[in-house]
Amino acid sequence: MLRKKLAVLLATAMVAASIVGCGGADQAAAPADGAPAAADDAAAEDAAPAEDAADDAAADDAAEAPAASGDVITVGYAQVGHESDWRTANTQNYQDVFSAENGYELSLIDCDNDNAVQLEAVRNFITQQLDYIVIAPIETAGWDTVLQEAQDAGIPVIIADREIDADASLYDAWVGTNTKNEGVTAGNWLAEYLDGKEANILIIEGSVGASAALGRSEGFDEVAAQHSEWKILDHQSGDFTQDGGQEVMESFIKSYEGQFNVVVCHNDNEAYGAMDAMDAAGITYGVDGDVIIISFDATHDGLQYTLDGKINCNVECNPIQAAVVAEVIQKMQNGESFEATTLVNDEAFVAPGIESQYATTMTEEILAGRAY
Ligand code: GZL
Ligand code: ZN
Repeated sequence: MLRKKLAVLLATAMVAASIVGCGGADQAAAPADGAPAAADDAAAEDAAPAEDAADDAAADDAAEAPAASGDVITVGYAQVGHESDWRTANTQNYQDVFSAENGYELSLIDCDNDNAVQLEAVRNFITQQLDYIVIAPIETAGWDTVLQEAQDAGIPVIIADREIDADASLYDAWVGTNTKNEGVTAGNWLAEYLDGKEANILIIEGSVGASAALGRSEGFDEVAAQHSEWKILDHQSGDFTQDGGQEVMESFIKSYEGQFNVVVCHNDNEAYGAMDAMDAAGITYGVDGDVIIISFDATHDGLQYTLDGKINCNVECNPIQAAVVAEVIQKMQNGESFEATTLVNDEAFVAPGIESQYATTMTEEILAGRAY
């Protein structure tokens, strides 16, 4: 199967001013390229106050090429959970890339969508003195303290998949997708598809506090605000799960049956649940139905439903991110400059028979060529 090409859009080169080395704000600013202090920073080390020496040494350890010494690179991945097909694909991708034969020892902790468990997992990575910590944050809030602890321990942190509300100096790099753009794409497609017709919209949101849900809502709402002929009847979190999507859709049907013609689901698993609920209520959906379904993730089954015309529009969010994270880690290992921010590119797909400037019309070939 064709490996889906990672169209990696480098959003920004290193911004030296905002990147401080692993030793924290009071350490001499990191080399312009933002790489962790490398062995040739001996001069800076002499100048740095004594208490930073330990941090510099830790950073130098990280910068020395353990690969050269043949050491295994230990990586902790605090994974959101196992809530969706997207998450399953993302976990598998990390296990494929951060494998023993590739020179890694991966400690992947499934945090079961529980914020407290995720913070504890990161603290355990720090205690175990792993070489690198990768976090897919369940929620955007609450990260400053534990990130400072990782920084004080001289362990580089990469935030992946989702975003956090924390100062960029508290972590070393970010790899993920632009979920606000995904929401805008969904809104733009709907406007093109409706072409001025009215929309009464129900939204099944992702997990509360998750940047993926916040971003998709922000982007979609921005477009909805431009259309006075649209009305968002209600929105509720389905927690990115199929059960959640079904429960929310069942309650929406009780309140709004016969009043809505669009359902936006923040991921494919919620869409499967919403379809089950609409089937049970005899409500038709898709290109030949009464209700338009917009979904996010474009996982394999989600694109199968799109190909079958059951989902009208499916906006991709690419879970195949591990190779990009590994590239950042290798650069850190070798003391090379690395990108502070790397966006993993997305596209959108629509059902056969729909032509769109915002999305690709699904075909069997596209489905056969997908990496996940
Ligand atoms: C998006 C990712 C979201 C997916 C869901 O980047 O964080 O989490 O859209 C998953 O399927 O649960
Ligand atoms: Zn309009």
